[in-house]
Formats: sequence, structure tokens, C-alpha cells
Amino acid sequence: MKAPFLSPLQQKSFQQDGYIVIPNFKSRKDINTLKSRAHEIVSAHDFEYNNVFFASGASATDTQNTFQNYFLDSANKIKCFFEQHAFNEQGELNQPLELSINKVGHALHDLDPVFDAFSRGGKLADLATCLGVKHPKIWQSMYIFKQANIGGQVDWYQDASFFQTSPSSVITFWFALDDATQENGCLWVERGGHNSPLRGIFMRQDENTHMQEIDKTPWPSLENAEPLEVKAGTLVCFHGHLPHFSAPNTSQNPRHAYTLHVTDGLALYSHKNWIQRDDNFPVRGF
Ligand SMILES: O=C(O)CCC(=O)C(=O)O
Repeated sequence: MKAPFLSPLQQKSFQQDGYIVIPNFKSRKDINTLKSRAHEIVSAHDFEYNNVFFASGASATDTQNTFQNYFLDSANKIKCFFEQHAFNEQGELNQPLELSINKVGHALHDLDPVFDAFSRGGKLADLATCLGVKHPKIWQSMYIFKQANIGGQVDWYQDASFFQTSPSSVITFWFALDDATQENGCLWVERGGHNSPLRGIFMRQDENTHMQEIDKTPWPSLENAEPLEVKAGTLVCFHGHLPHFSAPNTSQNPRHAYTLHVTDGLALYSHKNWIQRDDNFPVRGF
């Protein structure tokens, strides 16, 4: 019989800590292939929306609505999002386009063959089994650039807020594509924090979304946060209730990462989650 991908000790540490760090999961070649493809996608992207977004005269409400529609429309497509600090006051880019993108999402894994190949395979399927996911369903993918100098902060949150299932089942697969350090904005986690309650639910109602507070448990203090400084090629898997954040990138180096959000098909997927699929575009596993 084939040995499980994770040893019993590793499985236990995932259950205790709420996350696991697996170095050398992806090869340099795999990473370079993904990076090149991301570059091609950004170069070929239609940025008309962003011209609208930053056109002078657009009211804050118009801007917010345009962004909201663009965001919701990206659920099952491939769309690019700018870094918040990419533009000057005139709405012009401060740096070249390819150094201005915050992320690409959210269905790369199903719509692009290169991303599909990176996101699937026996190794990932075996790993998911070891993490307790019996019927993996990949709902979302994001290529996160965390650009040098302008890569923005991601505040504390829990991924189960966005992917509710009953019982809770979402696990995040976070692939480091560059060495991640405290300077370039590595992930920070609260070890064991997956045992804390879910603080909020990201709700979609028609064309509106909001984060509804469901529990007042405060976010961890920095003293209880652990930086995950990892090498390119490392895979970090974490539980949907694990509080995590990433600080701004204040360095000269980008911190690219690729993430998959995966639930168990045996759990009931909420119809309120912002990403939904139907028979024309079914959710698939590894
Ligand atoms: O890579 C980051 O900076 C944050 C990513 C993240 O929190 C996630 O994908 O859940």
C-alpha cells in the first residue's frame, strides 16, 4: 500500500496548529512556468475597467459600484486587480503595469491550462486526503503579486468567512512562488487559532456584499502571531478558521504567491457564498 503523503506526526501537527508548512512542494521549473503565464495574462488583460475606475469626475459611489460589479463578475473568470497604491492622484500608474497588479482571480485553476496543471495532480489529492478532505472541491484560485514597495496589507481574517460549509471544511493551499520574508510581506498566523470561532460571514445579496459580524472574539495580538518565512516552492496549508494576515511589502522584492481554496464536497456548501457554480461550470477537485 502507498504511504500517505503526510506522516501521522505531520497530520497531528496540522490538527493541533491549524496549519502545516511543506517545503519543496513545487519545483523551480513549475514556479517559473506559472510566473510566465501570470505575466502573459496580465499583459493581455483588457484594462478598460480601470480607466473607468480612475476617470476624474466619477463619484465615490459610482467607483464603489463599478468595483463591486467587477469583483462579483470575477468569481468564475480571470480578472486582474490593481494594488491600491499603484496610482498617483491623476489616476496614472506610478510604475509599469506588470508591477502594479495586486492579484489575478478567481477561476484560473479551471480556465487556464497552465494554472489547471499547477493546481491539480496526485500529490495534491493525496495531501488533501491526509488533511481530512474526502471530496475536494476547488472553488477559488488567486495569483497574488504582493508587489515590491506597494504590496498592500491583508488584515486578519479567516477564510471560512468566504467559503461556508456545514460542517466547516475549507482549507487554503498557499504556494510560495518567491522566498517570503517579514520584509516582503510573508503570511502571519495564530498557531492553534483555528479552534477560535468564526468572527464574520462574507454575505452576498444581489449585487451587494458585506462582512457580517457573528462573533465578537477579538483578533489575536501581534505577540500571538507567528511569521511564516518560507522559501519559494513551499506549500502552506491552513484551516479555514485559522486567523492570518500579511503585512505590507516594504522591500524591493516582490512576494508572489498562488492560493487555492478547497472545501469538502461531503459538506453542504452555502448558497450565500459569493462564488457559486452550476452544471455548466461545475466545481472540481484535484
Ligand atoms: O498572500 C497573502 O498575502 C494573503 C493570502 C490569503 O490570506 C489567502 O489566500 O487566504
